[in-house]
Amino acid sequence: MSDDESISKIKDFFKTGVLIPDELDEILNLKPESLIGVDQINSDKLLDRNIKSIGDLASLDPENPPEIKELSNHILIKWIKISRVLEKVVREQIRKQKKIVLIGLDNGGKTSILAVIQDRFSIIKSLLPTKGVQREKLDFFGFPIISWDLGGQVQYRDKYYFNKPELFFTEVDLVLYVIDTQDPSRFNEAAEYFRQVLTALKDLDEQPPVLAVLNKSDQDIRKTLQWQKNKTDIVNKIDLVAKEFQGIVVEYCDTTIFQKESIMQMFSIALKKVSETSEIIENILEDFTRTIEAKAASLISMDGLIFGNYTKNSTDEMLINNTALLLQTLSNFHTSIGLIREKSISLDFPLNGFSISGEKLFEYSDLQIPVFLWVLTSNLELVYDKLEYFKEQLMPLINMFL
Ligand SMILES: Nc1nc2c(ncn2[C@@H]2O[C@H](COP(=O)(O)OP(=O)(O)OP(=O)(O)O)[C@@H](O)[C@H]2O)c(=O)[nH]1
Ligand SMILES: [Mg+2]
Repeated sequence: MSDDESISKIKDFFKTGVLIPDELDEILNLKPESLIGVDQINSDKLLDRNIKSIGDLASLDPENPPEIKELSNHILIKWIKISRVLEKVVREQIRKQKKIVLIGLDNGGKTSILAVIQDRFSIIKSLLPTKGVQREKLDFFGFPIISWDLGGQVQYRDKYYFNKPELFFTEVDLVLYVIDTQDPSRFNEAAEYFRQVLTALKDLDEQPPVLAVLNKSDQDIRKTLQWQKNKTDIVNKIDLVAKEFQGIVVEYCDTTIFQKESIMQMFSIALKKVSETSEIIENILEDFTRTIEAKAASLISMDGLIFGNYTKNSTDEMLINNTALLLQTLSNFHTSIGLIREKSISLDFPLNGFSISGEKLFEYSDLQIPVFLWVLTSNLELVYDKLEYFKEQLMPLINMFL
């Protein structure tokens, strides 16, 4: 059930004219009087008892409702029950979404990263520090994802997140811990804050995967010795903190908002962590690679999202992914000057005895972004023989994402 369907299902409980918020959980903040049958007078009586919202109503026990003067019990029980139904719909729907918490010191680049994947690059220049929490709903490869961008300024960190950790750190599917790699003067602070985040998670018995996002890894800066030292330093510090917490595994990823691909790659890793389906995709790619006697296979979208890949070693992985991404960039350039996009793209390495070849498999999202299946192989013939067969296996899975 989509949000829209959920909303249409529950809107009959509300008076006409009540503006139902898009964010499902905000429905629980609506006043009781927005419900059909609750008039202003009764609403005021509830207010006197500190029952200000539908969420408050839902938290009452229908078996044992409070006594409210001039309000009959059975009416109150009915309202409690309706509120509980609403709460259930809202909660269930929210659980189907993935919750990604984007956290890190102020100025790390959290809000900018979100802006990049939402293609709002132009707003970056005018970004202000995030006040408190900003929730954004993203459609990440068909997944509804709620990202919680927790503003990193000290006043929010202490007052908000660690005072009421359960609000922010419960049922988190993934933590993206964003670090400014260009500011070594704050590495100790970044590591200390990371410890606070892991402690809050541990206290709540939460063990989400953690991706440390090494941001501001700008292309020109990356080559400098200073930056490379920075990277080693911060990775060491973060690893040391992670070691204090059993079961926490941290992965790292370099990003810069000036290269959208780097952000997309980071989200590709994130996708693998939050979705069970991508594991199956990788299994199919493995089967495919073996069957066609290839060295590697990767499924990559034209905007740089790696859906899954299979390789026997990391050199092949680098080779296929980097070559594919560059060939795709070339293909995007070709279409930008008006050429029709080719359905297959291939680069031969005759002296090395292999080819890297991509076949368009399908398109995703409303923007119809093509997705190519890339293989690194010495025997292209076998690819074409088996392509249809594997496409048939992959498509139902892919459709689960879309
Ligand atoms: N050079 C460089 N600057 C970046 C990068 N990402 C973000 N910035 C800049 O860093 C500054 C802070 O970025 P924000 O996205 O506002 O940081 P934030 O983590 O959301 O900060 P708070 O909301 O205060 O927690 C802005 O001036 C960005 O333009 C990057 O990859 N490279
Ligand atoms: Mg921000």
